Amino acid sequence: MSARTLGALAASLTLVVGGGLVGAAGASTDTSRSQAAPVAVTIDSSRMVTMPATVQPGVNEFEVTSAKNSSFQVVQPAEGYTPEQAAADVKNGLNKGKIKALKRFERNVTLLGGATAKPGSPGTLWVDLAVGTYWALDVRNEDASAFVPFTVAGADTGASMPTGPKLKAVQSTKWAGKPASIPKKGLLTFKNFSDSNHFIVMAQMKKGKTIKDLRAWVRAAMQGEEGPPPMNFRNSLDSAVLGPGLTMAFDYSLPKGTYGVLCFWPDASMGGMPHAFMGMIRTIKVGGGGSS
Ligand SMILES: [Cu+2]
Repeated sequence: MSARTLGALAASLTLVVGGGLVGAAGASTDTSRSQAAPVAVTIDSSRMVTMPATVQPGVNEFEVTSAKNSSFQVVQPAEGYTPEQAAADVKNGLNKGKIKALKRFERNVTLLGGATAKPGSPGTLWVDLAVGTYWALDVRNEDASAFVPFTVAGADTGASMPTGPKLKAVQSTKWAGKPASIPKKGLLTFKNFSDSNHFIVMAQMKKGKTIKDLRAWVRAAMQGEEGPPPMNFRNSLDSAVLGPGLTMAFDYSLPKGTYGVLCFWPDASMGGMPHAFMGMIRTIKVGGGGSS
């Protein structure tokens, strides 16, 4: 299967997920975790981000409200890398599967996570920011003008990352096996202990479907024989992309059930193969159990 086909598949899967977003939970009632005022982000109907031009360094809570179903992403560009170059590399690298462009993009950006939001249901992101220059965008708008710059400067917020259940990416393209379950809603921490960029796609397994069905579906997709997924993407969540060594947290709310957990980020060293095809698949129970 060519890189191009794989890239197209990853893109189409991402679109499926995007169409079925449950969206993040509303603002939490837990006030103990907030020490600085949240950074207010609004995304308008043309998918342009408006937010403060300057944000304090340290742990920040971003509250994202949006006129459409949006996928907010925070990016730190390397010095000299422009929004025009980034937009071109996203188009050629992520959408068209051109490996040179994908590699250039990954070399020049640090991806710090984000949050999904939909009308009436804001998204919440917790992220630890160092002093520097960043971009914020709705990734569903790939125009260079959508990469809105902001600066991180001033006094540290003094806030700490909220604690809760954690999903961990480990080695290069693996999910940690624990926890076996997470609550139905709350805050989910995503820790990337691996050496690659990753994002979480979590979707409810259809009735009676197991990890075996999920693996079989992915294997078939690799052969170009993608059948109906064993997951229901109406009950799903989608984290933004998080770079190696980084941590983010976001609010979520999902119906009780067993969920497939996958990452579709393309692997540049494997010709753009989505990480799910390299084994970045597991299931997790949502609700009805502890969060060990
Ligand atoms: Cu991945």
